[in-house]
Amino acid sequence: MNTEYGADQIQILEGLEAVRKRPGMYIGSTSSRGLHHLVYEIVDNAVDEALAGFCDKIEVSINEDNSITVIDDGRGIPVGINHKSGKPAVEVVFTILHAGGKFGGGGYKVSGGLHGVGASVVNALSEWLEVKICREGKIYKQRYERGHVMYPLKEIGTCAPEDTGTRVDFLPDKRIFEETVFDYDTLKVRFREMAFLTKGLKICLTDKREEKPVRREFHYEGGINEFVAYLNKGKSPLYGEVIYCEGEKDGVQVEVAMQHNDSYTENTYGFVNNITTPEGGTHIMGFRNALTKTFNEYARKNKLLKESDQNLIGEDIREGLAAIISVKIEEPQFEGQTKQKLGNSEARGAVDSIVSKQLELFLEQNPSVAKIIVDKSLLSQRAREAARKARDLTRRKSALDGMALPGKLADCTDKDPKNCEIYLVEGDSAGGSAKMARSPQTQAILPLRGKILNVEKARLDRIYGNEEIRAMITAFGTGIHEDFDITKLRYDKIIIMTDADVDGAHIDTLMLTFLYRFMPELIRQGHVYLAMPPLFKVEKNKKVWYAYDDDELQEILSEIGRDGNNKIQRYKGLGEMDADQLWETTMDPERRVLKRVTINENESSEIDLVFTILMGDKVEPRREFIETNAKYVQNLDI
Ligand code: 1YM
Repeated sequence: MNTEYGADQIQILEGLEAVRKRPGMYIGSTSSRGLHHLVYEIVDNAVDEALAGFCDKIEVSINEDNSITVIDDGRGIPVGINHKSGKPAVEVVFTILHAGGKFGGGGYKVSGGLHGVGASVVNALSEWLEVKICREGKIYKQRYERGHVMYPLKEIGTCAPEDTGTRVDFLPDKRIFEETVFDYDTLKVRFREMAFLTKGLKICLTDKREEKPVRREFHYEGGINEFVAYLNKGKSPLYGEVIYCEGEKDGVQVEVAMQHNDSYTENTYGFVNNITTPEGGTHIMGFRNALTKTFNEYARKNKLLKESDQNLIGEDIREGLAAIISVKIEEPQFEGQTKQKLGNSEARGAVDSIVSKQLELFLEQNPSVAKIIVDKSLLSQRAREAARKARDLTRRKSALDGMALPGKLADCTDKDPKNCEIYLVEGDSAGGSAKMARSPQTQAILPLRGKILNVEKARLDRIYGNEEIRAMITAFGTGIHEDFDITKLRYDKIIIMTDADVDGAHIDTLMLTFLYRFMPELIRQGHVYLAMPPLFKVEKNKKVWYAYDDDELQEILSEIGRDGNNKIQRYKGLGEMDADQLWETTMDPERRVLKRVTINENESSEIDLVFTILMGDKVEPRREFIETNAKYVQNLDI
């Protein structure tokens, strides 16, 4: 040991202190999202090892104490002395900021989380972290606490020389993270995605917090072909095979898989170095361009499009398409508001050229599949034409009548959208009680008849023709699709109010599907809510309590005593409440419980609508237990 080592050490500590001071800069946030990001960073290093061809299995466990274990069967992180720092390479990996794949020679780091900052960041943000390495017949270990080295790398035993690999255990620091409990489903979705994107790699996830540990294995020899088949699960594919293209150009590795199903929505997901790009980017543009060009050329050449026919537009061809576009690129440039949009121009050219060539070949060799896709696109073209006419009609109408609001809407009198809310109410009778119950100055009521149209299962012309949907569109004032303008929104809160039963939940899903597909900004900007009507009314000695679920009912009963004077009523629907009760329990801004709907963009292939519960001002303390975030996972694609 000499003074230089000490000097080195200080510099290192400063580096990791910076991470602890501004964790958000390195992992995005210290919320649940950031917490899960730690796991991805460690797993990404193992996935890199798999991509380099040395690792085929990764084991991840959530342990009882909420610590995480990640084990791979790769070469093991190098333990030899790195000459620049005089320290074992592994120590550099865990204690120096930005030390990554380049270090140690060979290859480049292609995987990587949102920020690709690596193991040292995880180390800095962990109460403790231990790394064990099996390499060349020896087992090595080092421990860190909040980024500080606890002892020099030590040899702790021997192993068979062919047993190589790396194990990392860590516990996220409670001083840093607002949320320290891992969510099994979040990790599950991400690892399934990673396994799809890295064909052949087996990723196992075990939750040891349960009495009986829960375990899932993800292993897809078919890679993104299986990913597309998974996206089409529960739908009817229009042809048997998944179309697959792959290649490399200008330093961009490209893999594309696609298959049409009989629905009308497009499900395209882009990935750059295994990270989703919800905002798209050059790789998606290249794909779309190739698709439109190749299909039009093929259709013209084979007389599926007549000379007098208009060209198919991209949307026509992509109707009902499930596709994965995965590119690997050395230095990805991310743009856009959330830095989730690929900017590299070479990716556009690479995807375009590889897909154009291989797709053309595929169509030539599979004329029956080609015909199915072109026919479907032609139907879409016709429906689009019809939809345009229907839409023009609604546009013209509203221009004539000057905002012709739907007849069923009981609007509020306040014209400042900031103060206003609209209740979308299931059924005319419940709509009637809601109209009586509301505060007419700020609350508007739009009753909707029965189940609304499932927009996943209908073409645009039918959707525009649907009365309930038209009523919603005109009431909101924003327009939809390319006409959408959030500044025209007439209400600050759009509140879906349905019965607290299975049918109600189904209607919620249909409404949210509509909003998500046609006006996602409303959800993104937090304007969409679910009302929560109570399930039970308890009466005793002329006093009344409401319970919003079974647990709460039990709580109330144990509080007031279980005896013959209790009268318990189970509400089967909103219609059973009179106007006063509806106001008191579900609509009064001071007392009601609302859930706000948000989109979890990170799990884009498994759309997640997350509900946060908002409370009125005067909340009885016993209701607090529902304040924990309820998570409502609704896969809109199945
Ligand atoms: C559970 C986490 O980190 N595995 C892992 C990491 C590395 C290697 C193998 C590796 C890489 C290289 C050579 C190379 C890393 N090594 C480094 C560095 N699992 C996990 N498995 N030999 C082994 O890139 O050339 C960084 S990550 F920099 F030390 F080489």
